[in-house]
Amino acid sequence: MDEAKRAAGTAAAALVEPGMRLGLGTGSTVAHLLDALAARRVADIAGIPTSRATEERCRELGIALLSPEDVAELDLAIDGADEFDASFQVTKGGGGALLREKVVATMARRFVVVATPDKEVERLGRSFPLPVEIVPFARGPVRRALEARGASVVLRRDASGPVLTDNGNEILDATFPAGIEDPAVLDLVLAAEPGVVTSGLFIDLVDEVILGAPDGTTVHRRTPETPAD
Ligand code: A5P
Repeated sequence: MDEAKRAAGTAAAALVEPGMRLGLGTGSTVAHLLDALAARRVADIAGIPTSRATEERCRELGIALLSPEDVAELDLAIDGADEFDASFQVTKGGGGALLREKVVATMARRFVVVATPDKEVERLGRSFPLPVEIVPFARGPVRRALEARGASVVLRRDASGPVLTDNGNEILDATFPAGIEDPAVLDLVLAAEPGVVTSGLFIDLVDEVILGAPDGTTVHRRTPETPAD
């Protein structure tokens, strides 16, 4: 699996051109992207990291950093995903970085997901829970709202208690036994729920998906609207 992730991350690094302003995702697939990017030494690039972990890794690798204050738009954002469907709707946030990831993806003219083929699903939210970042005070009402929509919900915890995101919020992981029937509708419903910061649903944001295989090959899939290179 790691070889497949490396293949996807390395192929995505090849999309980066001199002078680009980048969105730099989070996770084990993006870790390979960062390594490959640093190895390429592309001139005058800088990126907004989507987590403290990515920020730290970029500092180690010498990749220049930006903040969302610095630029109005990004040329290219690259990030992993937990699941994606045939319409390129994706879920993210397995690593807890969903909010910053969504802010950065929304700033990008081109958003590329790096993944492996096992992450393609018919319906989102069934085999991998949908993360929902919440303000702790709203934990009960949001949990009940998700349960009313058929989800089984757990508060993400580690040994020291509820996991806090880089933004100081909590995460509810919501599994939908029948899958999410209409991801775009659920995204809107959750966005209107007081106390929800954001959900891991990334609706109509993805332009391309690069899939890596264990033999090092990749498949590059684009939405019908995305021009080929
Ligand atoms: C981080 O919060 C996530 O959105 C990751 O991008 C996602 O979980 C994919 O991670 P891996 O590349 O480690 O599978």
